[in-house]
Amino acid sequence: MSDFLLPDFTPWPEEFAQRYRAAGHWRGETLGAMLEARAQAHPQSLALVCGTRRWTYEELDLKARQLATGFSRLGIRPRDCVVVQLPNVAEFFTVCFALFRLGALPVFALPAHRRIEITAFCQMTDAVAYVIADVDGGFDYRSLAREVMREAPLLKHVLVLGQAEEFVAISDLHDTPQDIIGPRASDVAFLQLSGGSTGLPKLIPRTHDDYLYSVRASVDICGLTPDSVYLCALPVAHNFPLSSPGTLGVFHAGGCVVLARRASPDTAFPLIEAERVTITALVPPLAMVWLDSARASPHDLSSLKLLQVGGAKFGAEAARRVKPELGCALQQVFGMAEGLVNYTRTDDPDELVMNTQGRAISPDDEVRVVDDEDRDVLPGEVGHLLTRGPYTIRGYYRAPEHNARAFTIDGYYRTGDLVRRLPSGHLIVEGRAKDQINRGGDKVAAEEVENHLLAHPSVHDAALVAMPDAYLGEKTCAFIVARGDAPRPIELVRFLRERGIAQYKIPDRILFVDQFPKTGVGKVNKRLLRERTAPVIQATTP
Ligand code: OOB
Repeated sequence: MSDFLLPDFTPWPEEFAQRYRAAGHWRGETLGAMLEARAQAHPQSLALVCGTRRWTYEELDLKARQLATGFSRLGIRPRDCVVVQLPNVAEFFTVCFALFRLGALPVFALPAHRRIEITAFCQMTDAVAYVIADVDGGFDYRSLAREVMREAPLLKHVLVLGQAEEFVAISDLHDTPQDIIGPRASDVAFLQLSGGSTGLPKLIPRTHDDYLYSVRASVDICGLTPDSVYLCALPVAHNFPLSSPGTLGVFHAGGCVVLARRASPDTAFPLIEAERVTITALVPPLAMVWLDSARASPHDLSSLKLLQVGGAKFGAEAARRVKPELGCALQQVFGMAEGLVNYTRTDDPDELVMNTQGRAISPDDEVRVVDDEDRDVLPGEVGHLLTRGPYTIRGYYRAPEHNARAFTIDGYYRTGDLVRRLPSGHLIVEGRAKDQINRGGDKVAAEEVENHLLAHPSVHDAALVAMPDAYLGEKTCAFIVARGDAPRPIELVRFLRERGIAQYKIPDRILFVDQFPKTGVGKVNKRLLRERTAPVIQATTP
């Protein structure tokens, strides 16, 4: 067996793999080789702007190769997993490309994740290293690392950007580049996180071949060129700013990535002006803030040609404001870390750009819209979105039981999204069947939060549901049946925080009820619970 082959990885069946290769989708190129090729083709072009640092392609590639040697000296081997939790800084790319070269796998955590999540990622992947910044956004990641180390015995190294204290400083690891036998393009390159709908987070294995295809095709669809300047304002490790076409797309096209530490207008607008940014990507709540701030801003935003909005539904009303208020075109993006990405096209009529979430990247993306029994619905009717294709996974990592439910026998991924398909192939997202709350693009798995609430001694039962919110689209409301005297909501919030879950998963509202309404088969009736949030929202709307 190859050193690089990841066990527990569900590959595409051979006939599909052959088809995707024959169609030219999978080209046998790795992410590491992609960067190296760009560095050779235009070494002096500007690749990355991060604060006052400006790296050319040659510099970026060299630093990645130096770090690969350092990682290798440290004992990081092919197939080793490394949890990477960095803010939007240049080192995110040197770390990831160093790991890609070695055939070690970054596991992409978000800066918001805390002890529970990071420990789970380390344990699920047997991670040997954890990469963090020292302090960011007022939070000391080294203290988080100390807690995680206690619970993840296989974790050998904590690598720190900045003041390392007892850990290893990333800056000390750069070493003379050496020739390395890297992975093959068909190997898994990294693990992405799923938004999830179950108690435990799920990990998504993406290969060099499949990911680079989605990146390359996205570059074409979005018209990126060496002149493109992309502002990365969303968390850099998320699939949207990473690959749709995102930072990797910009590197593929030979353009320039500008990293923003925050996505707020006061950070982003000066960067757009100074770097002449041409394209950026936002989730709907941020897009609304930008729309509200643009006119009054003293900054020149005229270089911006395309605003991508995705991660959650962007309503037609807000969509119509983009051109007049920001002066650029809009592209709606409906994607998922599991694979399928839909874009409205730059030459689509306004009608489609405002009212749909786009159509699939590839002619080989197979999209089905089905009823509860997996039968195709009539054209134009709402149904469950199923998909398979050249960059959609066939299984989560180490999750055989979940895979049996999340995929059909013939390999379609059950997205959990409810959509309507137009004759043009464009999809309109109409809702969600999965038990997940989309909090302005941050995905909250109801069962995961319910399990944490159930761990409190005064909680007999818990149900988390979405409640509509003007800014975030949805917020979370936890309904609790208390055991004995009801605890105060603030006590439950403190309890969840102390357990160490990401802030965005803490319920926005906690309500106590005597019992839950039940469905005919005796399950908690979440539809009725959602309706019960209506008076709460009215009461809190000014
Ligand atoms: C992106 O990826 P994830 O993995 O964080 O979340 C995927 C889920 C989808 O299944 C859908 O429920 C929701 O997020 N979603 C949207 C949406 N874009 C994503 N729902 C409605 N409208 C949209 N435009 O969120 C993601 C990955 C790549 C590109 C863009 C977004």
